[in-house]
Amino acid sequence: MNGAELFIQSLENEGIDTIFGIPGEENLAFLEALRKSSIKFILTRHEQAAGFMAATYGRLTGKPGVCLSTLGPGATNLVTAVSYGYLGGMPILFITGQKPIKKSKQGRFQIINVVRMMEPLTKFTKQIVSADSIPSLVRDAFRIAVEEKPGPVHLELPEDVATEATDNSPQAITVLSSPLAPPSAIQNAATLILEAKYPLLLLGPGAKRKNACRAIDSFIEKTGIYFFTTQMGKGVVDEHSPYCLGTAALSEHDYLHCAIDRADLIINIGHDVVEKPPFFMNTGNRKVIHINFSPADIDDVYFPQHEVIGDITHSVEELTTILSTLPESPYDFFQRIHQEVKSQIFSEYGHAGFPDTPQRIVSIVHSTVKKSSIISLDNGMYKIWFARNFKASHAKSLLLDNALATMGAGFPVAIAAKMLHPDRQVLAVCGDGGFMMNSQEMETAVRLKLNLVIVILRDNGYGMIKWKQAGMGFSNFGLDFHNPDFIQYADSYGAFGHRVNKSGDFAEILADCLAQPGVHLIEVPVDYSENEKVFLKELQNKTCLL
Ligand SMILES: Cc1ncc(C[n+]2csc(CCOP(=O)(O)OP(=O)(O)O)c2C)c(N)n1
Ligand SMILES: [Mg+2]
Repeated sequence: MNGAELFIQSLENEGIDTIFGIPGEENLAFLEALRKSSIKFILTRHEQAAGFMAATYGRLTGKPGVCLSTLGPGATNLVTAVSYGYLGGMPILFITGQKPIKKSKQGRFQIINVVRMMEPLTKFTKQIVSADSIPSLVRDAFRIAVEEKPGPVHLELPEDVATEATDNSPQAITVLSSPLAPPSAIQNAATLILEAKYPLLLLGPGAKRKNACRAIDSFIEKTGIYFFTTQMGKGVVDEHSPYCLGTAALSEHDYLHCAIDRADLIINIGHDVVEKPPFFMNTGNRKVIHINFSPADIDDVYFPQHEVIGDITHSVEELTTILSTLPESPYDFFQRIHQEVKSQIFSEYGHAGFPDTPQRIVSIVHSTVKKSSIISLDNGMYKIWFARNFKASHAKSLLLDNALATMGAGFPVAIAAKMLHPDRQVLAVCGDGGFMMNSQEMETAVRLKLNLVIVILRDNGYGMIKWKQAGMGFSNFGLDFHNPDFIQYADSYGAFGHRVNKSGDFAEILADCLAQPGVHLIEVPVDYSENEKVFLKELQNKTCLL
C-alpha cells in the first residue's frame, strides 16, 4: 500500500463518502486511490466552489466535509472558502498536493508555502512528511475540525509521500462529547433570569451545531420567554412560534430593536461575535448571559456579565428544569412587538408592480416553497430582506453567511445542500454580482443531474454597496455593470433559463420550476428603491410602542 491509499482508507474509516475538488498532477496517486475506493468524487470548475460545497457538507452533517486541490494556484483558490468555514464554524478537511519534498526536479515551480498560508485561516495545518504518519494525522485533523468551535483543518500530501510504501492502518475512532457547564454557573444564570423583569432570548448559530433546537423549544414553552435571532441563528426555533420577535438583520431602528431596548436581560444562546453582532449591548445597562460551548470573545460590542460554558443542550435542559417555577411575567409588551413584527414584516406582501419589490419577492418565495425547503442565500441586499422578512421553519431553512459574508457562495452551497437532501426543494437566491462569481458551477449542477432552482435578482449592479454609497451621501459611481443574457447563458450549460417580464410572473414561474426536473435559472428584476424607503425613511421615523 502507498501513502495515498492509506490516506483514502483513513478517510473511509472516518465515514467520509464524498470529496469535492479539482486535482492537479501532484494529486494523481491520491486520485487513483480515490477511484478504487467507496468515496464519491465531485469534480468542480473552481476550487473555491469545491471549498464552499465541502463547508456546506460539514455545516449540514456535523462531520467534516473534504476538499481536494493541487499545490500553488489550486491551494490559493481555496483561501476564500477556508475563511468562510473558519468564521462560520464549519468542519472541513482541506487536502492539497505538493511537489516531492525529498528530491525535487522542478526547482521552485508552483511552490508556495501552503501550510503557512493556511495558518491564520485554519485550526490545524500540517505537511505530511511520511506515509506512516497518515493515520494519526488524519485522526487528529478530524478531531480538531469537529471540536467546538468547529472549523477547517489542512493536510498537505507531497507527491513522494503519496507514493511511499507503508503497512500502517487507520486509527480507531473515538467519540468525543462536549464538557458540561458546572451546576453553579447554571444556578447563577437561573437566578439572573428569575430576577429580570424583561428577559429576552437571543439565538445564534451555535445553538444549531450540536442540535440544541429541541431543548430550546422546551425552554421557551415552559418559561414563555420571547426570542429573537441573529441572521445565522434563524430557524433554531420555528419562526412561526408565538414567542418569535424576528431577526436582528439590521443594525438599528427595526421594530425588534424596541424589544431589545426594553430588555433588562439577554440570554444569548449560541451567538458569538464572529457573526455581525446585533448590537444589543451598546445602549442601556442590560445584563447578558452567554450560553455557549466556549467562552465569550470580549469585544467593545460584547462583554457578558455571566457565562455558562459547556454543552448547550445540557445547559438549556438544566435551566428549564430549574425555571419550571417561573412566576407569571408581564410580557405583554413583547407580545405587542410580536404582533407588530408579524403585521409589518412577516406578512408584508409589498405593492404589486414591475419590477417586484424585495418584500414581494421574499413573500412569493415563502408562500411557494415547501416548509421543508432549503434556501441558500448569497451576499447582497436581498440577504437582509430575506433574513428580516422570511419566516424560517427549521434550522436548515435559510443557509446564509453573516460571518465572512462573502459573495459567490450561494450557488455552490445550494449544490451541496441538494446533494445531501435530494428529496427537498433547494433554491439558491443570488444577486447578479454574486452569482457571476461562481456561475461556472452550472456545469457541475447539470452534470450531477440535480434538480434545483437559482433565482437571480437583477439590478445590473452591486446593489448593496450602491445603497450604502447613497446612504453616505456619495454620488453613484463605480458599481454598475452589464449582464449576460441569462436565458442564453443557462441554455448554453444545458440548464433552463426563465425571465420575469411582468408583475405576477414570478410566482407562477417559480412554482413551475420547482415542479420540473433540471437546473432552472430565473432572472428576476428587482426594485431596490424600497431599500431607502423602508430602511432609511420608514424605520428612522417610526417610534417604539409604549
Ligand atoms: C467576495 C466579495 N467581494 C465583495 C464584497 C462586498 N460586497 C458585499 S455585497 C456586494 C454587492 C452584491 O451585489 P449583487 O450580488 O449583485 O447583489 P445586490 O446587492 O445587487 O442584490 C459587494 C460588492 C463581498 N461581500 N464579497
Ligand atoms: Mg446586483
